[in-house]
Amino acid sequence: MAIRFSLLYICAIFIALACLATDARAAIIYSQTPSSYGTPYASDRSYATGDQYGDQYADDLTIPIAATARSVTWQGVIARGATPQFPLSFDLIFYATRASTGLPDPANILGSTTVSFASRSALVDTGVVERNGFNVYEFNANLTPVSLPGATKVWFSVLANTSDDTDDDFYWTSGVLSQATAYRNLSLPTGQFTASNTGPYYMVLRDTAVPEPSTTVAGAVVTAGLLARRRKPHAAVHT
Ligand SMILES: [Ca+2]
Ligand SMILES: [Ca+2]
Repeated sequence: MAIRFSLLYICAIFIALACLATDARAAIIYSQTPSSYGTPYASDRSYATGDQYGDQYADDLTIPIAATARSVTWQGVIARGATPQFPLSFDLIFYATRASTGLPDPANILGSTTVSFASRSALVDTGVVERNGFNVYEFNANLTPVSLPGATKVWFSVLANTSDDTDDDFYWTSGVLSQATAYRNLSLPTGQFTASNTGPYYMVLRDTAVPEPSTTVAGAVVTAGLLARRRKPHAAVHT
């Protein structure tokens, strides 16, 4: 009995390690992780009251060979009232480049995923307080897989869908290098982006889905627990 249960828990540990190993193998296809925090910029449909001043930023990326993006990590702050309101939802959008401008083409979206964070515990508080005094949060989300071309400039945008109040405007964390980005005011009728120099924005793209380690490990242990319960009567027959 004792040996059998020990084996089950060893199995659980192996399953948990396998899940973590899968995470470790997650291939990064693009990484832009500024370690110094410059001014973050609002990329939020409801950047101000009245829902008419939504701002959106996008940052360019070029990967050497074609790949499929399946998960993303980004960082940002919740400013003004500095109180995230939940659910906290984002649109994660990839744009092709508009030939005439070299900027994101709103008419050519390569992929778009809407994700929602249910509570503060779904966010990672990095422990960093950036220059304006706001906590830097890290967000991890799986994407509806999007095929990215190789050796071709595309654009990625994190666009928050916060509530129309003063508590929770989202600002995408940026570095200090003033690298090329694109901006648009969502209230303008042209819908086109203009060139900006507010990057590099924090983003990591991977070609694998990101398991939530805590959930995955707990799931493995629960599975082993169920197996143990199922086997217990059976084992009792032989004792
Ligand atoms: Ca808001
Ligand atoms: Ca850039």
